[in-house]
Formats: sequence, C-alpha cells, structure tokens
Amino acid sequence: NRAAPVDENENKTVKPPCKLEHHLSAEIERVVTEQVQYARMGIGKDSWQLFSEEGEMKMYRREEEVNGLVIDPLKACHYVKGFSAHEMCYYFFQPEYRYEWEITLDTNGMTVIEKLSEDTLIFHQMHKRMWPAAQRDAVFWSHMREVPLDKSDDKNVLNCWVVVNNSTDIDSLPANGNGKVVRIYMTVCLMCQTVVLDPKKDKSQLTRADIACKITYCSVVNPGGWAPSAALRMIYKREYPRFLRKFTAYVTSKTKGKSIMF
Ligand code: 6CM
Repeated sequence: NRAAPVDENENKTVKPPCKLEHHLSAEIERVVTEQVQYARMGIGKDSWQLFSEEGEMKMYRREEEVNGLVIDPLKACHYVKGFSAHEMCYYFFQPEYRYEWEITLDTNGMTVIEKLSEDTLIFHQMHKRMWPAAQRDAVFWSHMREVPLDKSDDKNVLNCWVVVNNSTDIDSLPANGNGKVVRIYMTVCLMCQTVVLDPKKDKSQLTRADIACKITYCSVVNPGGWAPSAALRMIYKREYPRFLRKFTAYVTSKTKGKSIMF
C-alpha cells in the first residue's frame, strides 16, 4: 500500500473550468476572446516595425497617437526552453511574485483591491515616476485561464494559457484623484503555448529538457495625460525588452528542479 505520489502543484493555481459569475464576467469573456484572437494572429501582414531583437526574442511596434498621446501597440514574440505555458502565466498573474520581477513598480506600489474569483483579481499599481512626466497609476482586472487549442496551433503544442490585464474603473480610487498622479489605461495580454520537443514521449515522461514555451505578449498603454512622445518611445524601447528578458529568466530560476506544472 504505497502512498500516492505527492503533486507539489496540487491546489497551486486555477483549475479550469472556473465558472464563477461576477459583475465583470461578461466584459472579461469579451476582452479575453478578442485578445487571444489578436495574439494568435502573430505579426501577420500588418505593418509592424521590428524595434528589438535578442536571440529568440523579437519586439514589434506600430507608431500610433491619440490626441497627441503615444499609445504605440506592441507585440513581442519569444521562445524559451525549460518551462510550461502555465508556469509563465502563473508567475505573471500571482501577486506574491510581482515585486520580484516588476521593475516599473514604486515601493509598495501594488495592492490587490479585490479577488473576484480564483482566476480574477483587481489590482491598483503605482508606477515609478519617470522624469519629466507625472507619476502614473493603474487600476486593472487581471484574469488567467487555459485556452482550448485551435486548428491554427502547431501540432507540437500541448496547451495554451493566457493572462489578460485590462484597465477598469473603481469608485473608491478615482482617476487623477489627487491631482498629482495620472491614471494610465492599458490592455495587456500574455499568451503562452507549451511546445513538446520530443513527440515520441508521453506527457507523463516529459522533463524540462523536452518542453519549451512559445510566448506572445501584446500591450497598448495610453499614458492618460501629457508625456513627451520621444522620451516615452525611448523608455518603451529600453523597458519592454528588459521586462521580457528579466521575467523569462525569473521563471526559469523559479521552476528549476521543480516538477512541471502543465
Ligand atoms: O505587463 C507588465 N506588467 C504587468 C504587471 O505589472 C501590467 C502592467 C503594465 C503597466 C506598465 C506601465 C508602465 C508605466 C508607464 C509609465 C508612463 C509614464 C511616461 C513617462 C514618460 C517620460 O500589465 C510588464 C510591463 C513592462 C513595461 C515596460
């Protein structure tokens, strides 16, 4: 009578389907569906401009402005061996890890305002001030889920997970409430696919050497108020590659030696 093997990932994260209804359910359904479709399109034939390339990591943007404010949509693609789609999304979603990788946050800048369900949180984030513009904050819902595979996915894709962060309004924290901090508005989507490198192996036999994570990260951030366009574009050009490089290295170090969380 041997005890069943202990699964260290048991109870660690969202187990789909997670069907709790709340006041944001319909909006989340709509935005997540849109964002997954948009991420799956990849770079396609649209006029994306490659602005950063480091090994497998490629970043593209489109220069766009609304009322004189830079809102350049960004799409980044990356491919990293050794961890799963779920693991990448898990560390991005869970608040307890945020300070370990999010370098744009001010000291104690992150608060979970509300937990709507296991897979949906509302965050307030205060970001570091970037001279000469005013400090920025953001209020957004964050939702993580597994996405069913699609006909267009490669045959060696085992599963697909996504986290979407989307700005929302909350009465207790009005935008630009103190006249000093400017509210940003954003839609961010991190879509990840677990790729199996050895198709002969059964899922239960896979080790970290047999998997890779195909990453698509899309974002549109409206700075909400005056920010010098050239400076903002320079900051994005430096900070987005730094974020994805640093965050994927972080996930590699957090998952090393642990059983794989599919
Ligand atoms: O997606 C990322 N992080 C998520 C969790 O924190 C979340 C947050 C995104 C907001 C990022 C906003 C950056 C601050 C923008 C300030 C604009 C001020 C302009 C000043 C100009 C002189 O989705 C990673 C985000 C990585 C961003 C580089």
